[in-house]
Amino acid sequence: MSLDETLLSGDRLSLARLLTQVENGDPQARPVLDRLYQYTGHAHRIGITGAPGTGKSSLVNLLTRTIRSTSAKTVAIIAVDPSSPFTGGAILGDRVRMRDLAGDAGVFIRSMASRGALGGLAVTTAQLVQVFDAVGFDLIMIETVGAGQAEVDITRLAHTTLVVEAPGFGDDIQAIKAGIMEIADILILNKADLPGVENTERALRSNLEMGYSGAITRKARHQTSAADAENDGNEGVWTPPILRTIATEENGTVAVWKMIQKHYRYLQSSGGLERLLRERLCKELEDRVQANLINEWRDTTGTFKMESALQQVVDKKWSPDQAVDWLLHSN
Ligand SMILES: Nc1nc2c(ncn2[C@@H]2O[C@H](COP(=O)(O)OP(=O)(O)OP(=O)(O)O)[C@@H](O)[C@H]2O)c(=O)[nH]1
Ligand SMILES: [Mg+2]
Repeated sequence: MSLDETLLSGDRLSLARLLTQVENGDPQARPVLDRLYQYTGHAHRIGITGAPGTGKSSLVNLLTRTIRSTSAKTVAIIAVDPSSPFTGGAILGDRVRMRDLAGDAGVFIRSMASRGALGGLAVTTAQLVQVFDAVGFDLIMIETVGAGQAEVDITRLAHTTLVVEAPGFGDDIQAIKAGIMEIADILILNKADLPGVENTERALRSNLEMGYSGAITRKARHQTSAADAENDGNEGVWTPPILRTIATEENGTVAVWKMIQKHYRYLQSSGGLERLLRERLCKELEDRVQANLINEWRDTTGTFKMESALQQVVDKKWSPDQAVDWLLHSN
């Protein structure tokens, strides 16, 4: 059997090897990725993001258990930590939390440390997703910690984005502060067993109702034209629902799974899937061009030239812009 056939037949060892090559930016992975690309496009990609410690990994773990026990769908999980260069601890913790999924041949878990992302975290994550999609996983969950541009970039890879909130951060809702409510298709209020859950839900709801992250953004995101809006009737705008969960007890995960499927059906019927695909690929191409250009530039410029430009700027002989002009345009 060729490597491609082995991968497509679901061999876990060659899959793990390819994922490592992708993470390390190993050039050997490139032709394999090129050949596998034609098999992509079947997976439902689900992003899970939110402030640190809100229970994302616990939720992913038990949601996967729910999915595996109620459907035949296979699940790949990618845990990314863009905020910390020391992902070791988080990965270890995730291994413990996701331990009960081990041994299930329909589940594959991959934790990614940011150090492994030579071409940029978003590009590497996109490549990992591409591999899982090609080899036939039905669902791909992408967990990211924190609340910054990296998360927004990564959730762009997803069809359905879950933003996880939890009570106990005072009256402050972390995601609202950071603006990631805007990317939520489903809001999860986890740790519903803790005090303060009513307050947090009220705050989330009033934020949605203000339209700040609700109808207007949704509309822009999910409708391509006025014609679409007419065809969709009342379903033209997806309003993010708020679902309570207790991830440690698998409480509420059935409702979350149903809502994820509902959102996918909505995307299918509203034309959103097509549009998300184009948007995502456009962003992906730009990201890759950017990563390649900067690598080519580094290769050709050399440290000596960079050092001399830097010294000129340090000595205030050149402004940063003048240095960039020289770096890019002088031979
Ligand atoms: N009481 C309670 N604790 C929970 C719940 N869900 C998760 N936890 C606990 O919250 C802590 C953090 O959970 P994680 O699943 O690691 O959270 P996370 O969002 O993945 O964390 P990071 O990846 O580090 O950002 C753990 O100690 C969990 O056991 C819940 O529903 N209720
Ligand atoms: Mg986690």
